[in-house]
Amino acid sequence: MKYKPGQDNVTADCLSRLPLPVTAYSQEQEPEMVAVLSPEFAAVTVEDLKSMCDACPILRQQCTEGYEYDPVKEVCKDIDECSLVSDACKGGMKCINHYGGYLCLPQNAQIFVTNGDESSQPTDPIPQPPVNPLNPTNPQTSQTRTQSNNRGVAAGTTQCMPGFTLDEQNYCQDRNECMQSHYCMHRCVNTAGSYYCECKDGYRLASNNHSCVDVNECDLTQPCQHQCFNLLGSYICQCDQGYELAPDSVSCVDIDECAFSSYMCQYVCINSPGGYSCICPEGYQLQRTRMCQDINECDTGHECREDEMCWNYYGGHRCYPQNPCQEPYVLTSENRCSCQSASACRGLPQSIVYKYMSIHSERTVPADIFQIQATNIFPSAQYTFRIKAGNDGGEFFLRRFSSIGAMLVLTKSLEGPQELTVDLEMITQHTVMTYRSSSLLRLTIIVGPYPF
Ligand SMILES: [Ca+2]
Ligand SMILES: [Ca+2]
Ligand SMILES: [Ca+2]
Repeated sequence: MKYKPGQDNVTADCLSRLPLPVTAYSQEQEPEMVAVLSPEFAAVTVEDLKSMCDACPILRQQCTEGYEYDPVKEVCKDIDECSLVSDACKGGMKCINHYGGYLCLPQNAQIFVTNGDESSQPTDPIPQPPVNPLNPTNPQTSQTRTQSNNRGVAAGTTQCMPGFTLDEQNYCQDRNECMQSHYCMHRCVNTAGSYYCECKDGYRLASNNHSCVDVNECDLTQPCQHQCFNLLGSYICQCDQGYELAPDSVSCVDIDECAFSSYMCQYVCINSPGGYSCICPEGYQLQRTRMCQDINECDTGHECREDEMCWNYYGGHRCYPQNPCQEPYVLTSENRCSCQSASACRGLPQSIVYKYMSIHSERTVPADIFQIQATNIFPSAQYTFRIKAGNDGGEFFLRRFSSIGAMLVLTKSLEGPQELTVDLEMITQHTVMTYRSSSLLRLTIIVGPYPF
């Protein structure tokens, strides 16, 4: 049979009344209660403890489980389950009867019992240590020494004060309770005639003066600046996100995320208590948390006039005239100026096309940046391409990729902000008619102020 746990929790007070030298401590964070007979003994379950507590002497007619009513003495009497139930303990465990229940313990477990029945005591009972261990009574003066036999051994009538034992010369000597490891949970201090228990740092002595219970520092003194976690015998502090524990292990200091790496933000990192933020330069907006993206002002609202076009580039925008053509050229399609009069255009390109583009500052080179291709293709014509103007610094190179097209290659890394204009010329040679014409592509390039 097994006792059901009582409704009450197992309290330190209850444990101190138990007939077994139980030391117990609660793990504050856990609903479980852990009890140990003494460190070298097997642990008993919380149910055992509760049943033991439930079984503290109850002088009522209705006896709790594990007791039977003795009508002669009018008390509830403990049932010795170990003698009544043949197989009370299984697996070779030995059965130990106690008030209101029994325990199954390993065969090698040593049991210390104070149950009032002196004859059944297997070993010495554990004396309760005094709360104040000072000034023990002088054992010699309280000794009632009557007679000794001729071998000098006590004749049985000599008695010593509690805490003293009779030696071979019939003197009362202090009994060193601390030689028995089970007397105190942590540290035992022997005194003349008695002893007391001490606990390690982070523990305090329970009301039974034997056990040590954890001090919950988090509740007691709130030592942590942010979060406190109680541990058995100690505690640990943790910091909120964005903070780290200071060398004193209790304070929290802001983490300077910006100092980690320049990659935290694409542009500028601003540290703040518990966090950080990235900012972007004018003309850019933050994309997610760290990247900066050019604002396309032409999409988001611009102030270009009716006769102007809006041109977005990295870091800004610009308005340019819808009609860039100058005499003798006239606008024939968007961005294209053509010469309609052969006489007026002698020696000039047949057409001028205006194109606009933007590149990042410090762009890696070589980079293909712009493609030029013949639009009106004559089978009997040959096309040649060249950079006519705007390449004084040798920043560009024109690579022919087919009979009708060429690629403008950036060969020098350009630092922004700056603006360049490159004139690319396409010469058409009509082999049959021996006729030659030229058209110009005027490319305006704005190098943005940043590499993004
Ligand atoms: Ca603690
Ligand atoms: Ca921070
Ligand atoms: Ca822009």
